[in-house]
Amino acid sequence: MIQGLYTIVDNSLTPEYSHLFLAEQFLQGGARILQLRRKGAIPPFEEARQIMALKKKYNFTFIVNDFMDLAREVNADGFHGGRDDPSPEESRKILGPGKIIGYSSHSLEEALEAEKRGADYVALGAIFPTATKGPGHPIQGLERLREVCQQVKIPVVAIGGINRTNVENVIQAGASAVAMISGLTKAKDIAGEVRWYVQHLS
Ligand code: 3NM
Repeated sequence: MIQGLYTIVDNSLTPEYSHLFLAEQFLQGGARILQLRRKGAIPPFEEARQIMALKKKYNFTFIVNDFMDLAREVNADGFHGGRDDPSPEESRKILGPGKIIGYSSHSLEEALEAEKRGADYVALGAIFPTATKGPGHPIQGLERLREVCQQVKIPVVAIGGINRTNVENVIQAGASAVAMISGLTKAKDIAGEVRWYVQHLS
């Protein structure tokens, strides 16, 4: 179930933390969805395996971004892809039945296409300007989000620049979940910050 807070384990803005550390902080705060994201470099198998091993202690859904082989090797719960990755139907074939397939979209057309091709959920971003993606990344805004949520039947995960101030508007626009990096990883008390969102979004 892709709903509520969707945490992204990505230390690109906070290299002082390991991915494993971030994952544990998120889980201590009550996160139920974790995506491992490492743009440009393949996350080491060991890192993904260690996060999977946290399932002995916590109940959560683990999704690997971009690296299909890694998702398969560690038997992650799902794969999150985009324009440059295999289509949702191909991803499902590779990963096997019962896995969650998510896709990044940056327009209504892309979101509808991902749905048509069998994605379980679609991410739409960036909703707001965000330093995490760098300049030049298209901004969708709340109206586009509302439009996508109205037209797409699968859950829509809103991403990009979401924080305590604007999260309510994102939910009001119809998003099933909010995906976040810097709003969580840059907090002083990461687990506490996650807890705030978990409580707020339940
Ligand atoms: N994808 P933050 S925006 C990873 O538009 C990512 O698809 C986006 O980080 C998209 O919560 C984004 O720090 C950045 O803004 C999310």
